[in-house]
Amino acid sequence: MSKFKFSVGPWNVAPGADSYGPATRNDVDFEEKVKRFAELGFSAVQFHDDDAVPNMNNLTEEEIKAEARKVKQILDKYGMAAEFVAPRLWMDPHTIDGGFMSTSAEDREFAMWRAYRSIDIARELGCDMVVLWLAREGTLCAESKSPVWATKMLVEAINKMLAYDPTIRICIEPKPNEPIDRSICGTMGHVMAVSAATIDPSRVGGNLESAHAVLAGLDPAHEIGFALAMGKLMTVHLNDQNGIRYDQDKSFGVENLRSAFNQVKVLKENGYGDNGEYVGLDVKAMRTTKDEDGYKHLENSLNIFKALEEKVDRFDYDFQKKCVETRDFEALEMYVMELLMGLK
Ligand code: GLO
Ligand code: MG
Repeated sequence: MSKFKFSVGPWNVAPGADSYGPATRNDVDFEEKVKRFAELGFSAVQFHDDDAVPNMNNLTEEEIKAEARKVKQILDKYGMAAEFVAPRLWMDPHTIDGGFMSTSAEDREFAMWRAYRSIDIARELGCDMVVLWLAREGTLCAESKSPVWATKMLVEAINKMLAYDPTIRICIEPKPNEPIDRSICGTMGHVMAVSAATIDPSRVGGNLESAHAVLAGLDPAHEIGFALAMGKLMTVHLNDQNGIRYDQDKSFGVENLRSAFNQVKVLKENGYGDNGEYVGLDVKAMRTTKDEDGYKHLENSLNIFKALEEKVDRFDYDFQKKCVETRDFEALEMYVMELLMGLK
């Protein structure tokens, strides 16, 4: 029995289109996804603002809240909570050259409007967290935007969100690319620095995505550990990534099993989840997956996580201590490999 609660976003069940090819599966209705998520054992749904309220740009503030309340009813029907809301600025024609860090004042104002509406939607859905995935906030042309100015604009935008709602928490999901070139807030270290520069660091933390850490050339378990040490790991996006390629969002553990084990281990050893945090997945089905298998990557990720949790439970800390004392790291490493290979 897992000690964790799991969450997932509706975009994780998708028709399979990517930058290099069109859709391969049919779209699935939102309520059907929520129903299946509940059946698979998830406890919460993650949202983009427009996952919850499509066409929100054309609605008034009150209409947006009313639409969000309808979504809350669907969640309630299946016993699901909402984990967070993330403004999906990178898909909007207003913010093609950045949201909070756009060089256009009008676009920055639009980005703030979406951020405030995301907070309103979060409140209606019964959650207190907004995730910022700062896509398209970097620059394709290095000289078009000052990284100093852009970083300051990000802090200013977060301060405005913190002031708008006195208890909302802002969670930055770092990624070293924007997503196809350099970014402003690439790692957990950047997130911590931005957090410290805001008016209320206690309400600004991070969402560590395994694939994003790999893309930064870092170990996701260490990124998780760093944020945990700072008391600022608000959520995680577990998945996997085969090296420095395009963003793959593969099922958790399928590429880097030992690293996946260490991610579960560091979460479990440090009481992650004790304050209500969810183990979030951000995984995509392979493009060749058939319609009827459109949830298998979620099932696989959950099963791999739970199997690794069981390995962590069996981890022999006495043996580990002995190996450390005798500096026999070869033995410790082999022990871990045998544990993962099912030989222990
Ligand atoms: C892409 C991101 C993306 C976010 C999601 C929520 O690289 O991982 O999927 O997690 O939009 O912010
Ligand atoms: Mg993610």
